[in-house]
Amino acid sequence: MFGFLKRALRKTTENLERQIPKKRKSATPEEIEELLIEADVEYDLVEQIINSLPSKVTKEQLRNDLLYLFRSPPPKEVEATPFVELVIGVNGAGKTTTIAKLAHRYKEAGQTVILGAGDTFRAAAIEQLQSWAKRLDLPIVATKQGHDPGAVAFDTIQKAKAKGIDRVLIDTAGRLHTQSNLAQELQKIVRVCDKALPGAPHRKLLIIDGTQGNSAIEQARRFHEMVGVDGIVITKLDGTAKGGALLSISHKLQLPILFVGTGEGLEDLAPFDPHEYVETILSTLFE
Ligand SMILES: Nc1nc2c(ncn2[C@@H]2O[C@H](COP(=O)(O)OP(=O)(O)O)[C@@H](O)[C@H]2O)c(=O)[nH]1
Ligand SMILES: [Mg+2]
Repeated sequence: MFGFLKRALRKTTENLERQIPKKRKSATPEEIEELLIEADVEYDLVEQIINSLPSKVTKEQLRNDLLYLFRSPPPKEVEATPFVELVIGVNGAGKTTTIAKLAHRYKEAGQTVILGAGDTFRAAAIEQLQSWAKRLDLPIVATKQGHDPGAVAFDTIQKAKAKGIDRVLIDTAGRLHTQSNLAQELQKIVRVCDKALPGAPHRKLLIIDGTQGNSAIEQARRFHEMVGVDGIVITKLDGTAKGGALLSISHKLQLPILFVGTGEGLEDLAPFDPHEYVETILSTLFE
């Protein structure tokens, strides 16, 4: 899969290469500051990186510094059948699309999958997931708009248990009438999952729209406070020059980025590799 992330970061690197016309063997802290700001790394993190640099910086040195920022506590490893994943994030972030991409991925790996249409706030959200289920030929549990998403989660897990299905992916609403409604609803879904299968959900994935750059950090923090996030998926990396924000998002939240979305198709999801990411950003400045 090498090269996938590089292609996904094309808008970011093209923008950087326009700003930095000439590649070099070493760079000054000022040049690095410019690179990082231009890529949309959050300013106080840029300062922090710059402050520890000598007057001449090599690629190796900066590579180590940047990779260090991606270190976060390792995600808890859980083995469970069914393995239940709850997908959360604001409206339009790409939750439903990412569920379809993940389901496709799991299916390709030979696993069985069931979907739960837990975004019952909007009728269109239910239909969207149903249409993916149809296209992927997957079972789905869906109710009418306005019904209890906790019940959807419960039924999906029960069905997975009864049929010996490997993986459960549960969609959720990104917005309700108020923020506290949303927090309560998500917390309730988490409790209900645990009731249906102790220990579930095994992974709570936060979907972040990559075109928002750093402004997504605060929003992500709120979701993390609501239910505790285990890993992040950054979508729409293909549509943004703000690819540097991944560095600050991962570092600020101390959460691993697990996947990146790089388009609207089923295949447009790749595991995130910090090494390839850092290498791609650095190659715009260094020889
Ligand atoms: N270019 C691009 N578009 C995406 C990506 N992920 C999702 N989208 C689009 O973003 C829009 C919102 O996605 P959706 O899954 O409905 O978001 P949700 O409201 O969080 O469920 C849709 O038009 C998707 O096709 C991605 O990685 N790249
Ligand atoms: Mg949706």
